[in-house]
Amino acid sequence: MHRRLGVSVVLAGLMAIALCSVSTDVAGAAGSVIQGTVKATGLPSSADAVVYLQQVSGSFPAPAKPANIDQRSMQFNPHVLPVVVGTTVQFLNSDPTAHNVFSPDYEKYNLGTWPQGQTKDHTFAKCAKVPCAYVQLCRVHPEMEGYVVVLQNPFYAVTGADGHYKIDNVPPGTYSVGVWHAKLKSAPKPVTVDGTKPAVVDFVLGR
Ligand SMILES: [Cu+2]
Repeated sequence: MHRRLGVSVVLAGLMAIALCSVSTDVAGAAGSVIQGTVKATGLPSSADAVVYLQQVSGSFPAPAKPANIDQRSMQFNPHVLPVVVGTTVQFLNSDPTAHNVFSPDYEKYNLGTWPQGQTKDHTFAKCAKVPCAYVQLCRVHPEMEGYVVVLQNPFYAVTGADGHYKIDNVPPGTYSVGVWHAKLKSAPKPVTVDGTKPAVVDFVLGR
């Protein structure tokens, strides 16, 4: 009697594990890839364009850990950082010289000036209409420039030098795909994905 009960419990446990792994697999597969190429007309590189879904239903809490921008070799690295609204960005100074970070955009901020190895934070708490692009500048070095691009959801990608981008795991639906670039523009494009097949959306940016 006890022995049979024990076997049943073990069997039930194994079935539960099997069911769990099946549902995990299904959840993992329920998403389409949206990918393509962005051509930055007239520029030597098509890097640093942000391709993003303008609006996705649901709520997308900011990550618990801050995103990072490093001031290194007199540059903001990465040059362009997309984040979900609410994200805190931690700015690290890796150079032996003091750097500053400020932005004249939206609520405006100036984080002061700090030495090598130290960090300062700014939280991008709101964005009424995506994308909210904040230029990052340094008062000490006027040639330094970077961007934080605030978005509604985490379905975004930054293009490489060849202009290619890839957004993973997009839930089934119809979306408007936007593209942000520091100097060039293009109108958004519609896309419909079924959660399984990939979709291709290409952009040609102009003035
Ligand atoms: Cu600087």
